[in-house]
Amino acid sequence: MKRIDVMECVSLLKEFDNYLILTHRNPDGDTLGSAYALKRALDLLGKKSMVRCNDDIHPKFSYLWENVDNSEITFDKIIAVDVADKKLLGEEFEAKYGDNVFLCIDHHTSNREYAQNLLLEDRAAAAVVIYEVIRQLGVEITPEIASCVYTGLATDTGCFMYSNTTPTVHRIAAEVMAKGADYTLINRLMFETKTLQYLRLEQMAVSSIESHFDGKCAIMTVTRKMFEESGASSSECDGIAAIPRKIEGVKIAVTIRERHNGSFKVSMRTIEPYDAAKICANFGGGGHNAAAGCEFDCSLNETKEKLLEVIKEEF
Ligand SMILES: [Mn+2]
Repeated sequence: MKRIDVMECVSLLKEFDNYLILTHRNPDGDTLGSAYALKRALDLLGKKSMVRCNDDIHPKFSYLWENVDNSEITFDKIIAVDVADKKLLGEEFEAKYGDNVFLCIDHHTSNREYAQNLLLEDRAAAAVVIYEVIRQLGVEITPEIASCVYTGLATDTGCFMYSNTTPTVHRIAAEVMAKGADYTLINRLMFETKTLQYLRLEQMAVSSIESHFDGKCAIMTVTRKMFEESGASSSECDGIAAIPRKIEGVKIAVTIRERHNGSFKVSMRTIEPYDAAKICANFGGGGHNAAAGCEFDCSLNETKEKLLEVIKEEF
């Protein structure tokens, strides 16, 4: 479908008055920060909107919607933010809204072009794309909007540590910090604060790590049983996939998470020149060079075998 630029996106947003803003499933700081930055900007323009997500949202994100009226409205148009594929809306939302998305605002190279698309692939976060749109909307960047944008930027760059962290990323971060983003609170909530249950889950997950190919590949497994035993909630586990890459010598880090329906979600993190998106594409997945994902419907052992067969070719 049609690609549009920031100015075209701005005129589309001005054209209608009532929007449903959708995030991706397993919502992270970028999709939520983007959604609420956009909602807050639309509020300032006097437009009505509501943010909805197929999945539960972790309460640590609650500052994003502080003082926001997110009650039910009748909407004219649907906007998806940071959602590369309509499948990523989540099963229920894909069925309900997937074919009717009016506008997609995103930054993923794996974007499937399922709607009119403002796709800026060189931006580190969808929140940066949203920030550029909001500036062109002529809306004041309030401290709350600044905090939403900062959240997307900080989380998608791993607190400014991933390879997508560029001088531009730091410039934009500096801009929103100057506009009042509460970065001390955000950094603590996003990167430091964990529940004891989560730390117990992490302990079990770390015990599951297997090393392959002379230590160049590590596979960590997070099972439903681990969730049950630790009492951790899945919405807290976004960062867990970063663990196996911390191991010295690991180039391809794999985290296999068992879903509720018994299928397996794989998160891959790689170190250059290894390309996670390319490896995951073998299994119908996608993402970025350093972080990508795919899914498997077979058993855990078959999932590992299939992954190792493809990863082996990389070394
Ligand atoms: Mn993103």
